[in-house]
Order: sequence, then C-alpha cells, then structure tokens
Amino acid sequence: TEEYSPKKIEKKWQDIWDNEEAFKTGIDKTKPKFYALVEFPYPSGQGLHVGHPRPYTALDIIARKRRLEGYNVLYPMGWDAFGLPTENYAIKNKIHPQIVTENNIKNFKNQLKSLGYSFDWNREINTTDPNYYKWTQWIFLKLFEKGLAYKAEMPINWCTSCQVGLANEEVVNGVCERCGSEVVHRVKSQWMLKITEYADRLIDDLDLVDFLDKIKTQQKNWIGRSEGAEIDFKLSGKDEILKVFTTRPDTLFGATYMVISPEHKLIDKYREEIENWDAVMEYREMAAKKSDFERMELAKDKTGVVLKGLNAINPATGKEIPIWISDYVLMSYGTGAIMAVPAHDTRDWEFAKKFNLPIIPVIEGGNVEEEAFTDYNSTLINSDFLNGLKVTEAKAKMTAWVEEKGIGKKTKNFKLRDWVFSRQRYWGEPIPLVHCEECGYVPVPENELPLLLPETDSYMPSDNGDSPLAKMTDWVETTCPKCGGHAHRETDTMPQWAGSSWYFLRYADPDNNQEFASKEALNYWLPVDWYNGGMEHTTLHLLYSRFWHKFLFDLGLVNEPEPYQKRTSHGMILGENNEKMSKSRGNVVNPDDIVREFGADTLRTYEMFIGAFELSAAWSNDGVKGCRRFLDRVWKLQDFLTEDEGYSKELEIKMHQTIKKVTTDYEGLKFNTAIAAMMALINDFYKASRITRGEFKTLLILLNPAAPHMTEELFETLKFGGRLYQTTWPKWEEAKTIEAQVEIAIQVNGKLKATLAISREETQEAVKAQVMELEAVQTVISGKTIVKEIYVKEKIYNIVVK
Ligand code: ANZ
Ligand code: ZN
Repeated sequence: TEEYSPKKIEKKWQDIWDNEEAFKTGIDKTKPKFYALVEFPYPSGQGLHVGHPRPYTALDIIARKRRLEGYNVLYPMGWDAFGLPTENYAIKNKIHPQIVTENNIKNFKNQLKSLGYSFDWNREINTTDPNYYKWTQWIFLKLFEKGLAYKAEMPINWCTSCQVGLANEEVVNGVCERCGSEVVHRVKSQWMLKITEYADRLIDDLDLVDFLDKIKTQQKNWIGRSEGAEIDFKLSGKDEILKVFTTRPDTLFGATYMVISPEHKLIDKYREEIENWDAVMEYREMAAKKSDFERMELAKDKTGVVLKGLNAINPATGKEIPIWISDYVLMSYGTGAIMAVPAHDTRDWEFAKKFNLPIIPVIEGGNVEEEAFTDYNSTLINSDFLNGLKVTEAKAKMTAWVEEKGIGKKTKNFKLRDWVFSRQRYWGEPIPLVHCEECGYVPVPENELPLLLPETDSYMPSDNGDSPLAKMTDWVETTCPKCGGHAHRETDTMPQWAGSSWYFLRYADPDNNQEFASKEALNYWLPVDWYNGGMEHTTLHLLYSRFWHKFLFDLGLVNEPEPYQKRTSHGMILGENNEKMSKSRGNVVNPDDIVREFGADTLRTYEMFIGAFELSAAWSNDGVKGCRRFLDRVWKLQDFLTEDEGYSKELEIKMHQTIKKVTTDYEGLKFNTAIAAMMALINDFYKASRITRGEFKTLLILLNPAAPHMTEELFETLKFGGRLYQTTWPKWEEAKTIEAQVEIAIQVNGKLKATLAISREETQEAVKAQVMELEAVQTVISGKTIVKEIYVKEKIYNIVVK
C-alpha cells in the first residue's frame, strides 16, 4: 500500500464534505437534537494559534460522534469581530477596520477549514455584519424600553493608553486587561446596563444547570452576594444617622470605632464641626489617586485620619466611639461606611493596632492581642443578651433586635456592579438612540434598524475622550423621531461583549430578518446542550450572556431561563518549557506549520492526547511525532487485513472494551485516555499480525472524530460501504467487555512471588490448588508452616508462613 500522506487526502475530504454538505444541520425536527457550542473567535491579525484547536477539536469529536449516534446536530461557528485590537491595528496601519476584519476572517476561516472541523458553515455569523448587529441594537432598545439601560455620570475606569472607558472586568490588577497600561478614574456620562437587577437569579439559577463546580464558584464569587444587615449609628449630639453595612451584626458589641470612605458625603456636611479639616482634605486627595484595587489590598499598610469633633454612638453599648476616614473603605460598596470590629476583622485589627484603638473580643477563643479571631464556629461573649449564643444564632438575634428598635434591617449586598455599556470608540455597534432637548433620549425607530456605523476615515479616538463618531456632524445632527425637533445621535458605541451576549441564539436561525431568531427555531435548539470555553470567560461573557438570555426569557422570547445546559472548560496550551506562548518568548507554535508537516489529523489527535483536557499542558514536538506515528501505524494495518467481517475470537473482548472506553471517555472529556485505548488496541493487532475487516471498521469509526480525514479515506478505499460520516456509531455488549480470565497476584509474607491467570468466579479452593502448584510458591514455602491465607477475590492470594 501507499504511504500515509495527509497532503493527498485532507484537502480532498474537506472538499467532499463541503460539496456534499455533510455537516449541514438537519431539518428533521423529530430527531433528538444536540447543540454543541464553542466560543467563536476574535479574528485577530495573528491568526489561529494552537490554543484554538483544543476546544474546537474536543467538541468536534462530540458533534461527530453524536451525528453517528443519530442526533440532529448543530455545531456552528462565527466571528466576534468588533473591538479594540482590530481598531488599534487599523489605526496603526491605516487600513479601515472593516477591511482588516474581512481579511482576518478570511484567514481564520481557511485555517479552520484546513483542520477539518464539522462546523455547519451555512450558519456562519459575524457580529460586525449589519444584518447581525441590527438585532444587537434591537435587544439594546428592549433593555432601554424596560428601564434596564440608563445613563449615569460615573467615575469610570479610564485606560490612559487605549483612551477608553473600561468595565471593572476589564481592569486586571489595576491595569488595562488589553494593553497593561495604568487605569485611572474619570467621570463620564455612560450608558449602563442594570445587570444587578438579575444578580440573585444569576446565582440561584446555577442550580438548574450542569456547569463545572469551579465555574459555578467563580460566577458566585464574581456576583459576590453577602447577606447581613444595615445598622444605623447616631452621631453624638446630632440628629444625624450614619448607616453601615455589616455581614456580622453579631459583633456589634465589639464595634469600637467607625470608618467611612474618604468620599463619604457626611464629611462635607460637617465641615464646620471637623476640627482637622486640612488633614482630612489632604488625605482625601491622596486616596482619590488610588484605584479601588490598590485600596482593597489586604497586605497594604493601613492609613487614615480621625474626624476630630465628630463622634458616633454604638447602639448596643450606648458608648461614644470615634469616626475615622480610611481608603480601605470603598464608597462603591455597601453604604461606604463600616462599624469596625478590630477583634474579629483582619483589616480593622491592623488599623486599630496602628492607631491604638481599643480591641474588645466578643467571640470566644483566640488571642485578639496577637491577631484578629475570625472563627465562625464559636460563641458570643461580652455581648449582654447575645452571650452564650452561637455566631449564626447571634446574627439572627441581633438583626431582629435592630429591626425591632427601628435602627436597621436585614439586607444583602453584591460585589457585582452595573455593566458600563458605553465605549468611546469607532469599531462597535452604534447605540441606536438620539437625544432631543424636548424629549430626552429617544430610540431610533425599529424600522430604521440597523443603524449603520457611518463611513469615515478618521476613526482615531479623540483626546477629550469623546467617540470619533462625535466629529461626524452630518451623522450626529438629526431629527427627533418623536417630536421632529432638532436632535443629536448618541455617539458612544457598544462594548465588545455586546455581540457575544446573544450569538448562540442567532445560530438557531441565522438568516432571519424579521426576528433575531424564530420562536420555532429557538424552541427546538435551545438551550445549548454543551458549551465549552475558556476559564477566562467565566466572569465576563458567561455572566453577560446569561443576563441577556434571562432578559429575553422575561420578554417571553426564549423558552428557557438558562441558555446553556452544560458548560465545561479546557486548559491552556503552553510552550515546550511550560511557559505561556508569546511572541516575546519566541515559543509560539503555528498550527499551519504543524498541519503542513504532519497533517491536520495529527494536530487534532495530538491536541486531544496532550493531557487531561481541563488542565494546561506543555507543547511537545516529540508528542506530535508520536501521534503521527500512531496514525501511520493505523494506516499500515491495511496490510494485515483478513476477509472476516466480524471480530476474531481472541480480540472480541478487547473490541467491546475499547468501544465502551472510547465512547464513555469522549463524553467525559477524557480524550487522552480514549486515544491511549486505541493505541493499546492497535498494539494487539500488530501482535497478532492480522486484523479482521470488522475490527478495522470499528477502529476507524472510533478514531474518526479525532482523525476524520484519514479514517474517511480508509473507509472508502477498503469499501466499507458509503461514507464514514453517514455510518453509525458502534455499540458494545456489556457482557462481552468482561474477560473470562483474570490475573491475580500471589504474595508470600507480603512479597510478590508470582502471578496467575484464573477463571472468573473460581472458588478459593480451586484457586488455592493452582497456587500451590506454582514453583515460585513451592520454593519459598517448603519446610515452613502456613499460618494464614487470605484471598482477595480475583485480585490477590496472600500466604503467611513461619
Ligand atoms: C463588621 C464586621 C465584623 C465585618 C467582622 C466583618 C467581620 P463582604 O463579605 O465582602 O460583603 N465592609 C462593608 N462595607 C465596606 C466598604 N464599603 N468597604 C470596605 N469594607 C466594607 O464584606 C462585608 C464586610 O466588609 C462588612 O462586615 C464590613 O465589615 C466590611 F468580624 O462589619 B463587617
Ligand atoms: Zn423630541
């Protein structure tokens, strides 16, 4: 036979699949459906990297397998193409972002095609296509209509380099997620989406879905629901109340001072009373320069200034306590004020130590002179009517007490903030609103959607922070759809997250221009059965898209409260030396090179074999070669083919075992062990120097989802009948997966002496008889007495001799 040559066969099969529309989504709605989704890529100028094929191959395996199992499969692909990298590239190279996007998409698509994915390209979508973003704008207008989009003067995160407002999620460790530059605060009027209104449901409905635990945990932590109480502290000698939020109302007796955020409005109100006003102002200025992230850092040295002349009363003890300002209390969380309990809160403890403030323990245990005691599993002390109660009981009792006295109430707080939905950049969806002096913000009428992004060559951000669209007077000047008067268009555009917040719905019905997708298509296809994506999208995209979906659910436009039934995640592929691949390290592997040298099937198989799917894995060229060798060996099995259409007696069990293993491992995302099982199987064929047609056919189908081209080719050459992609997935018989014989270990005095093949279900007597026949056993026990024998069924025969 000819040698295995991926070059000769891969392109051939890609064309055949295209021509035959092999992976076109079926229309037979009586079949069970399976919607597999991977995160659509951002078509960057760098092209595909070896990280992309890992998740795409994984779900391609599942999609291909499910088709052979008789499912109607939707496995779509598209482009998340608005956003900064393209715009920055366009500015730098003076090529319009539209052109850059088109080129990048072309390149990405060729690369994906060269890997033989079974995407249904008839359903390709592109977030920058007006036929697509028409509906992104439409959904935004629905949010606006329902009061969930609002404009607010917000201190926003401002990237000094990108010249753009960033969502909190885009600020990582105090710097811009994209460019690594410093992020400062700047006040700007921004469009906001009220995701906080959905905070409870975004947590509670996680119970309805099958997401990896770590994904659920990250979502919960990001939303950050804290349950506690608001408690009013009276200002000493004034008719003024200072409200705090605490998760530990039980510790009220231990609150020995208060801390308010330097921005708290109480400060300006009592300007006259505050004796050290200059020091307070100085501190305030210093704090304003820091990001929230810096301010929250646990390890950082505590700073602060006391408000001289102003005191509060602890409502439990009735004692007067001082009020401090410190930057570790944020204005944007809770009420911007806290009751400090230094004995049981670490930050308060450090602050009290530094400024010599009293530390009174109210929870039993620990040594609060040494460190804060933060144990929950203890009882209250020094707390009057709470003494002796457990923390949880005391919380409830104290909450009831403040409610009864009318000085507080049970409440909860979220870390989640509303979503800053404005960008002052060109390459995004225009926000379809006009501003009229008479009518305020008015939606662009639905029949005028899409509101096209206007053509311009000057898409540079302006240094005053306005969107480049603001300069396009002809476009900006318009008439009010409501009163016909003079009006201005909104010039902010949407953030990159907009298009990906609903794309999974569009795939159900991508060409519809009456609705974002028909109810019928949505009812059939949604929810997504299996969505795989990166852990880095767990807090942003996953949350945003769940929010939009829930909103559409509330409007009755989709049938299910959750968009994704199952969410899994893959690990990163690192460089050979276990470091992240990056241009600067020079360790980037280009998938095109691997395809050229070894073939797409090798790349696919290798990326599945590289290690446990959920963990990161280091690239290894030897590993790639090993996978190519495996495929070569599969190819050469042709030479050992017998006429037999069934399984041979010797390998029948092994065949059933392998079908079972591969089938269940694929579904369990254990691709590496599935491939290892097939490697073991072909070793057996080589050992036997023959393989039946029946065995080869099964092997080809099992391997097909990972290495679709070569298996399809062999299926054709060997005339197994029709196309592999149209055949059915092999089944195993449970009874035939069990070996008639098992191997047991024989130990004498704890040492392994021999192994023995026995029939299953043999009695201990029968096993013993065979054990005693063994020479290795006889030599060690001769002349000694057997004092004990233990038989662990079908595993070990233990003998103890003296
Ligand atoms: C008294 C207390 C005693 C607290 C104790 C904790 C432990 P999470 O769980 O993150 O919601 N806090 C409240 N508002 C704050 C703000 N704006 N800036 C900084 N800290 C703030 O944390 C809630 C706790 O963080 C609250 O409960 C409050 O301190 C503090 F043994 O009140 B606690
Ligand atoms: Zn008007």
